[in-house]
This record gives sequence, structure tokens and C-alpha cells, in this order.
Amino acid sequence: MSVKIQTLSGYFHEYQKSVIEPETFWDRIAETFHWKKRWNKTVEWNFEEPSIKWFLDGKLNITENMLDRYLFTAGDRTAIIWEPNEPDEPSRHISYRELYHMVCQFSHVLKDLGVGKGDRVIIYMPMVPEAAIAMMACARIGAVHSVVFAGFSSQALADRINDCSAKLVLTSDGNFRGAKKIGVKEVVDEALKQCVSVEKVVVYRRTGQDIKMVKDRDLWWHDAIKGKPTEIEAEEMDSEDMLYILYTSGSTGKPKGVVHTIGGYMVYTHFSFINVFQYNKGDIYWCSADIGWVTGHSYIVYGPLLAGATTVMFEGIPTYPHAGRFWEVIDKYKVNQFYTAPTAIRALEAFGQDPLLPFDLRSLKVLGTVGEPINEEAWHWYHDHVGKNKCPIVDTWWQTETGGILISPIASITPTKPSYATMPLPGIQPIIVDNEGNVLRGNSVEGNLCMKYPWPGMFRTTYGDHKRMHDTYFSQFPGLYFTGDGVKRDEDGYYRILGRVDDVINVSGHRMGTAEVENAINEHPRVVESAVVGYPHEIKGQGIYAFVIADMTDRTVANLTNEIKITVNQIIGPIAKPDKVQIVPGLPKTRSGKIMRRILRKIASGDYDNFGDTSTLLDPGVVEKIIETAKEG
Ligand code: 7RM
Repeated sequence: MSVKIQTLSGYFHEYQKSVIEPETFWDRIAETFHWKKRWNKTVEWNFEEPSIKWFLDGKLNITENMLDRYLFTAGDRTAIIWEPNEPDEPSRHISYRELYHMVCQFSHVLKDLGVGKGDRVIIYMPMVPEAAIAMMACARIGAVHSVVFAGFSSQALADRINDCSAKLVLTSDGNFRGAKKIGVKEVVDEALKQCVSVEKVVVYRRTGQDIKMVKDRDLWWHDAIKGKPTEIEAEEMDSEDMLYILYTSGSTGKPKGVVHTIGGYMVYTHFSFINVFQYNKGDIYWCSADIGWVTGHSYIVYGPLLAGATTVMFEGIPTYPHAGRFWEVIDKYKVNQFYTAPTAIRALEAFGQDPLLPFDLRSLKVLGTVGEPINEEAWHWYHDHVGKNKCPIVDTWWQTETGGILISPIASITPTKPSYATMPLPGIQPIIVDNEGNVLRGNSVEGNLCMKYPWPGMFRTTYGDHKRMHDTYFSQFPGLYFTGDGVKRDEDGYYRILGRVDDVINVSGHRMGTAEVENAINEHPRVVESAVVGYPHEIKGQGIYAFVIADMTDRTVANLTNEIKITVNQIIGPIAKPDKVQIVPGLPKTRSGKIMRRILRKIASGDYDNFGDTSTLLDPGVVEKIIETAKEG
């Protein structure tokens, strides 16, 4: 048994141990896994380069700890329950034994297609069990997966394929999402026009729609697995070998490939999963995220399957065919732990309580939230109407880079407080610094959230560009990992995440770099310059507001703003489409040419006065003009 916290004093006790003797603390947890060879050293690190290594020289295969481990003791236990988009379509229950065989079989497919240890495989698939199977098959043979959210455009997909020189793409014909049927393979075809590294494409049939199969390049999933053996030796991997790359947005440039390695990620996702959710054997756990995001990686696939859990995978959306769909699924499978995002909670809250009435939701024990700060109103609605006042809410703060949850209540153990992520998990050492890097000690302080000690699940590099990792996260406050979030530690020592302090905006829990959206807008031939900011949005948390200088010849404002939205949609995908585009005569720039985003953020949020010090503005008149058109709507 791993370390599982049972009481509040137990939490404080483990926390103390983890800070005083981190190596002993993590050794004890790591020892509960199956290693082909034990590690020689627990951790070796410095946050200057940075260089982070855990469980050095340990040899293992993560899938042996997810599949083989449960084969004989719990082979018949359900590993994955898959709920399709359409409630009438049959669901799928996949046992640990079946999952093991499916993963082994697909591992053979990968090998036979020439994929080997260290090769990169892109997974651009809808929410079907085969996507998780593909991830594990990669891990089984030592290949590195990079899942790309199936809502991203062909350009975004091509950028990711090229950044990691992937050899293989796994995809599907199409994707069912609500009332829509979306082409997926056609996006891959378009992307691959720009990618030379890809040799083969394997296509999982989901919608049955017509697609084009390219000769000698494309093959069907069901043909590929035919006759393949259902056993395969798990490749012996080093703790610090790459497990996966996941692209995420930052404040500058193109998305970065966040790299996670095997040993530490395994230990941390398992540890955080069983503790935060207080998962017990036999529980049914459901995380409604998409596997294209880190939450899907750590808390649909890796964490739960490492724990021998039953994990629900949902293909659909919260509002199809009706706004009670989530509650219907919870009752259908008697879900015990449910994990979703504030944006989904707010969207469902808008439908009132009627959609909840037909469902009893009595199976629920724990409710989780992740992705963005949860407002108090949404917290209470979730707590009162979904949890019926008897389920603790775990407000879990973490990031793609952290690999797993760092600050969160432990369900039923940590007293909760609406909108607070509460306290760090054992092994996590947060520190708050002001903008000059001074450490803010004690309680009732507010500043930049950093970490001063590594934890096993943290990322190791940004793919192909280690300097970028240093510059982005380890240079602003030397010796610390800077998260990019602002935080308050209140009078009780509880942490409340205040949101990003950099140019990253959080739209429905999805991270977007404002620079990334600006670059896409600037691709429109009429656009001269643009500035993008976030503004408060009732459902999405933040909406995207674009201020654009453009050549208006033969265009109406309506035409042009619409074209700009379409451009972003094509270049990045629907999640990046600006909610508002305002054509402006100029941008508020300082004499040194820097855009004063602070002013634009105020205007975007509908606040038109008190801009503070604007003395450095080159042309203060431009602000008045922007406000004038903003008011016109
Ligand atoms: C897991 C995930 C990370 C950013 C992070 C925060 C925000 C995430 C919470 C939160 C307040 C939370 N990974 N964030 N969880 N803010 N409370 N419980 O979301 O890489 O996509 O985003 O999301 O700003 O830095 S992510």
C-alpha cells in the first residue's frame, strides 16, 4: 500500500516528514510499485539549469504497473467504462484483462510499423478507449506519445507534429460531439501536407463517414490489429526516459512541448489520485476532461489505472442531448468521485435545477474541480445541488507542467473553504514572492506562486529547447519554479489561486497565450496589428477580446471582424476564436513601443475610467477613441 492519508493529523504528519526528509518520504511510496531494477538515488536536482531527476537508474515499465499488476488479482475488474455521445448507443466495459490484451496487441501494431523506443507518436483522436490504449501501447514499447486535442486545427496539429518530428499519427475518421459529426481524418490529411516526418497513419473507425485513405500511408485500426498477438514483453525503460510530450500555451511564441518522464510521473499521479479523491477499491471514478489535456492524461488514464480504479470515459458534452447528461451518467454508473471544470459547472448552473430533478446522485462521495479559479457561486451550486451538501469539493490546483495536483484539499479530511485550493499535498513546498523576488513569509500575504523544491511529477524540459524551460519558469525568480499564477495565503494559511499574472488567459479552463492568438489574427491580410486580452466571461471564466488595427478598404466592420474570427478558428481551432473583435485606429503604446495591456484589459471588461498612470503613453488620445467604439458595442 502506498501512503494514503486518513486523518487531518495524518496529513500534517506526512507533510512534515515530506519536508524534513523528502527522500525517505518518496522512497517509501516508490517502493510500492513494480520496478525491474530499483533506483540508486531518489532525487538529484538544481533549479538553476534547471536539472531534475527522480529515482535515478531505476528501470521499469509504467504499463506493468497499470495492467500486468492487476491481471491476476483483478483481471475481471472493469478498468474503463466508456459512455458514448449518444445515450442510446451501447456503452463499453473493458476489464483489466481485456485492456491488457488490447494494449499488447496495439503495441505489436506500433512495432510492426517501425515505431521503436524514443520515437514520437501523435494521438489525434476522439474520446474513445482506443485513445487511452494508444497511449499505453506507446508506453509499453518505450515510444513517446503526444496527444493533440482533436479540436485543434490542421495548422496547430502540423506545428506539433513538426516540433517533435513524429513518425506516426493515430487518428479517427470522425468524432461525435453533441449533435455534430466532425471530420477528424481530413484535418490530419491537411496537416500532413506540411509534415515530412510522418510515415504512417492509423485510423480508428468511429463515425463511419467517408474518408480518403492514402495508399501506402494510411491503414485502418481494425485491419492493423487483426491476427496480432495479445501479449508483449514490456520494454525496460529508465526512470528518466520520456513518457510523453504535451503541448501547452505560454505567454510568448508557439506552444511548448512539456516533457514528462516515466518514474516520477508514475509515482506522483498515483499518489495524488488516491489521496485527493480518497479513491477506494471498487469505487467508480469519473473525470470529464478530454484526454487531449493534462487532466485527461493524469486523472483519466495514468493515475486511475495505476490505482486499479474503474475510470469512466465520456465521449459527449454536458448539454447533449439535454442539460442533465452529466447527472444521468453519474446515476447510470453510480459514480463515486466526479471531477470536472468550473466552466462546465457554470454552464449547467445556467439551466437551473430542473435538469437535476430526475436524478438522485446518491452515489457521489467526492466532487472535484480543476482548470481555473472557481467562483463562490459556482462552488455553492456544485456543493448544494450536485453534492446535496454531503460531498466535499476538492478544488485542485495544478498545471500541465506540474504533472499532477499540487495544492488541494484531501477529500473528507481537509476542511474546505469556497474558492480555496486550501493546502499543498505532502512533498509540495510552495513559496510566495513579490515582484522583486522577496519571499513573503507568514499568513495573510499575496504574490507570485512559486515552488522551492521539486516533486516527482514535475516536467523535466520543454521538448527540443531546454533553454526555453529555464527562461520561462526558472529565470524570473532564480532558484524557484515560477508557476505564472498569483496566489493569496490567508490568515489560516489556506491558498487561494488568483489566476495568471502573465499573458496567458484561461478560457473555459483551456490555456491560451495572448501572443498565440495575436499571431493568428495577424495572418489575416487586412490586419496591421493586434492586441489580445482576457475579460471576465460568465460561463467561460475568461473570454478573448481582440483589439485590431486593420485596413478597412471595401470592408464593413462586421465583415472584417467575422473574417478575423474565422482566421483564428482555422489557424488554432474553435477554442481560440475571439469572443469580441474591435477594430481600433491605434493601440495604447508607451514611448518605448510596449502595448499597455493593463488599459486594454480595463476597456475589455467594460471599465472606462481610472486608467492610473498613463503618462508614458505616446498618444493618450487613442484611449478615448478606443473607448468610444467599445461603447458603441
Ligand atoms: C490542470 C490544468 C494551468 C493553469 C494554472 C491556473 C489554472 C488550474 C486551477 C487553476 C485556480 C484551480 N493545467 N488552474 N487549476 N486556477 N484554481 N483549481 O488546468 O496547464 O491547462 O492550466 O490553470 O492558472 O496555471 S493547465
